[in-house]
Amino acid sequence: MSGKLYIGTRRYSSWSLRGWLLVRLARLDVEEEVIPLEAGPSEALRHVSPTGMVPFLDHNGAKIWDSLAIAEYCAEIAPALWPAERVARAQARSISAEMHAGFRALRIAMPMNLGRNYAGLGQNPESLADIARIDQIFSETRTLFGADGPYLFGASFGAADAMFAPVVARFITFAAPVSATTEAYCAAVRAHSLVSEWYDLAAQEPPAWRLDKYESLA
Ligand SMILES: N[C@@H](CCC(=O)N[C@@H](CS)C(=O)NCC(=O)O)C(=O)O
Repeated sequence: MSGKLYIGTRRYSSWSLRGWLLVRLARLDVEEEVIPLEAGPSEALRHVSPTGMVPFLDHNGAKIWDSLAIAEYCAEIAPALWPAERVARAQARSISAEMHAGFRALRIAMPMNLGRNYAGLGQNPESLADIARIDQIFSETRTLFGADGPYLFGASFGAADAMFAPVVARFITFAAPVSATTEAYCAAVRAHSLVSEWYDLAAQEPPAWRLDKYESLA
């Protein structure tokens, strides 16, 4: 093992899912430690990560926090995480940055919970506007760059797909109103072996790790 990836409760931790997918896609040989998220600020997280947040990656002497920095670090090791072609790569970086910086209304109204069915909940004008923009991103990217496969840039599940995987999880849990193109993309992401592995591991987490604030939406 050449390091450690710290993540939060898999059922809820959307940023951890991004970091974990990136590390696994880049095939880094790291140990994983799950630090259960708490109802308030976590001392345990503050102890391991400079921001008190996960994901946090400690790899061969490099310490990397924040999912987008982890994406770039992993792509240095596995360049195919970004598309090879310049214009496609620019699109992948732009939509990943947009995801990383935004969609706050969606994230607040539809928190990730991999074990519940919240179909129809969480819809308000702001979250619906975020959903519409994401639907546009998926449709445009798939049309322009994704012809040869089911993912955003075609056949290979890359960094941009990893950045949007927790959004897909929210769309599934909340049955968000999306286009047929986005529905098909969401099904492909959900069926990816790493995403399935994460859902399976989330289902095995102790019920004691569940947090009322994410379980009491319905
Ligand atoms: N910008 C950060 C966000 C990380 C973040 O917000 N992580 C959440 C878990 S999903 C966290 O660690 N929250 C601290 C807590 O719940 O105590 C990233 O991209 O990695």
